[in-house]
Amino acid sequence: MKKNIIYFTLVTLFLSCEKSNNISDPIETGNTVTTQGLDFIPDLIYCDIGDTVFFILTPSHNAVQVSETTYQNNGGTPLDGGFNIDYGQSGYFVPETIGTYFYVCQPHLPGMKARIIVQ
Ligand SMILES: [Cu+2]
Repeated sequence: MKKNIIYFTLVTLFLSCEKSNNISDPIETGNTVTTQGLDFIPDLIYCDIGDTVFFILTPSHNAVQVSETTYQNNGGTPLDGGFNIDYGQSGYFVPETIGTYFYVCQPHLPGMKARIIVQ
């Protein structure tokens, strides 16, 4: 019986470690995007692969990932498979590859745009 409990504890520990090592799970890194007026604060974040970028949005703003071309053309068309934080929601994004991630607040284009640079 005691052996079973130890085994169960080890399996549980193993599974919980597995879970926290999943790259798409959030970790506390201090990268948080909020809004002020018609701006994302900050509008530029540098981070590493696996870091978590948290979004805390007020009801008039969303945060929709777009392609670089869309971003440069001040468009609001979402990127296929990109992150999309809805109006007034909180959420997070974990970059899994190096590169620049572009996102916009759709109703506040062309001004409300921001970037995450993953190096
Ligand atoms: Cu906005």
